[in-house]
Formats: sequence, structure tokens, C-alpha cells
Amino acid sequence: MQELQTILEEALESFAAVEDAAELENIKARYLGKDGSLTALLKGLGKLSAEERPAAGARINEVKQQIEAALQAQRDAIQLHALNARLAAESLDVTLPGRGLGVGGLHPVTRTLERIENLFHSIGYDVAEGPEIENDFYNFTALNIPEDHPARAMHDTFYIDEQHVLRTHTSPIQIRYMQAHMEKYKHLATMPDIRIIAPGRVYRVDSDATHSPMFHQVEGLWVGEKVSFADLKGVIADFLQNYFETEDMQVRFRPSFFPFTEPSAEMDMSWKGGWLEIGGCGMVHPNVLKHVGIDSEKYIGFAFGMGVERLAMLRYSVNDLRLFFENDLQFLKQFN
Ligand code: 2U9
Repeated sequence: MQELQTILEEALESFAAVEDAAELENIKARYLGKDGSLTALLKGLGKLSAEERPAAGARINEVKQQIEAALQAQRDAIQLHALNARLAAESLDVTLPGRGLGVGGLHPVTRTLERIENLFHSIGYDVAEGPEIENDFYNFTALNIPEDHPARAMHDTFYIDEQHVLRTHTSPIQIRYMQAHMEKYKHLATMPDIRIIAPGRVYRVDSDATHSPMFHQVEGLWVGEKVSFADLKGVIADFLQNYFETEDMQVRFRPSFFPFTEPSAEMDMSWKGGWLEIGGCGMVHPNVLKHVGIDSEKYIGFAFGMGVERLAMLRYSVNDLRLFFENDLQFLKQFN
């Protein structure tokens, strides 16, 4: 059976040349399919004599088995080749160190705010908050800031619309707090003292090495029947000593002017043999108390304001305010 030998050789040769699994199955059909050459030979067995048939049948089956074995071997080879290619493409270096968990940390300004809040809380101050979009009354009018005051100008204040601004200071928080306090204690002949700090973001149209359009303030307020400028000085001195962790801390007041306080002063602290301005303060202006319905003949109070970034820069020796807002991880990681 010369034909059988030719079929076998041709089949083995064509299987070996195929690298694609689908193509291999197509080639298989040429030999073992319904119209395949080997199938045709098997069908032809019926035409042979009874004597010839067994030997020829056995011979054809033997070749069929050889072809099927070669087919399976080529299937395995193609599969193995594909697997090796995938493993090479998706290779993973299991000796690499793990990435670890990305542990976050608090921003230095947040840390500073927390430090300030904890210190004031420890001496009996409530920490108050309020909205960052304020209306004209809370941001200006209630604070005795006249209609023509430059702080109200478009070029100093971010206006949302005619009546609303991004708050330019945290003072509206104290106005809201005093209103709520009055409402809460209106049934009493004498209201309990108000003692709060108002920390938070504020916005001004200003941007350079020492000014950012958004920055943080902390303001303080104590209103009662017997509150004096001496109390103010004591509270500020105590705060600065604790904040900078030094007993060797002098505080100096220079006369100044703010619409919401009278008298008003700038506060300086001793720093590296000189003086450094740290904020402003004063006794709350009677008009401010009147705006929230507090009897300015009976009650008196002090208020102060400090820049939080300024306090953070001094504590952490940071020389450019803008570093706090660039989100440079190399900078921020130093604080955690
Ligand atoms: C009420 C009444 C009065 C808060 C005050 C200052 C003076 C002040 C600046 C310091 C540096 C703002 O962050 S800064 O740019 N603040 O000089 N702030 S008195 O006076 C108030 C607040 C609320 C009801």
C-alpha cells in the first residue's frame, strides 16, 4: 500500500509545519475528516476480498493511529509554545520588594490647627465653625465694616454675587456663635461668658511669597461682664508660650486700628532677639455687640486674630508660604 505510506508522510510533514491550533484542525480534516484521504481508504475496504480485508484494515488503522498520535503531539506542542510565550510576556519578578501600604499623614497646616485647638480647648475655649461662603451682613456689616471700607472692594474680596463673598476672615463665625448664644440664654438675666476660637479657611485676592488667596486664620473671642485687656494679654502670652514650648516668650502690643475692635492693637512676640508681628487684637467694638443684640453697657469682650500658616512657618522653620499649597510630597512627608 504505497498510497498509505504517502498519506502518512504527508500528514506528519504538514502537522509539523503548523504553528496555529485552528490551522492544525483544518489540516487534520484533510486526512481524518468526512472527506479525508484516510477516511476514503477505510471506506474502500468493502471493495476488497474477504481475504485481503483484515490485513489492509489493520494496516490502515495502524496509520490512522500514527496520524492521530502525531496530531495530538502537535496540539500539545502548540499549546506549550503559547503558554511559554504568555509566561515570558507576563513575567513577574517575585524577588522585588513589596510596595507596602501608602501611609498618609496630616498636612502641616492641619497639624498646626489641631495644636492650636487643643491648647485653647485646654483653657476652656469652645472651637466654633461656620460657612466659607458668607453674606454681606456676617462678613462685613455685623463687624462694623462700613459700606465704603476698602476690604469690601472687588479687588480685595472674592464675590460670589452681590450679596455673597468667600469669607475674608473667620469673624462671621463669632457673629453666628454670639447670635446662637443669645437665643439659647435669652431666658436668663445674665448670659454665661462666650469663650471661643474660630479657626478656618479664609479668602482674599492676594498672591505672593507671603500671601495666598486661601489661607487659615484662628480668631479668639471672650465676652463677659468683666473681661479686660489684661486678660487678653495673659491669654495670648500663655498660648504663645505653650505653642512654641518656651517660658522665654515676651508679648508686646502696639496701638492699631480695626473696625471691629476699639481699642485695637497689633501683637508682637519676641523672636531671635527681636520682635515679630503675630496678629491683631482689641476690645470688641460696641457696635459689633449691638449687631448681635448684646448689651454693650453690661458686657465687654476681647478678640484677636492670628494667621495659622504664619504660626506653622515659625514652628517648622518654613520660609515660603507657598510650600504649604504646592502638594509636593517631598515637602509634606517631612511633617509625619
Ligand atoms: C468679632 C469681633 C472682633 C478679630 C481680630 C485681628 C484683630 C487681626 C489678622 C491677624 C493676621 C488677620 O490672619 S490675619 O491676616 N487679624 O488683626 N482680628 S481683631 O476681631 C474680631 C473678631 C470677631 C466678633
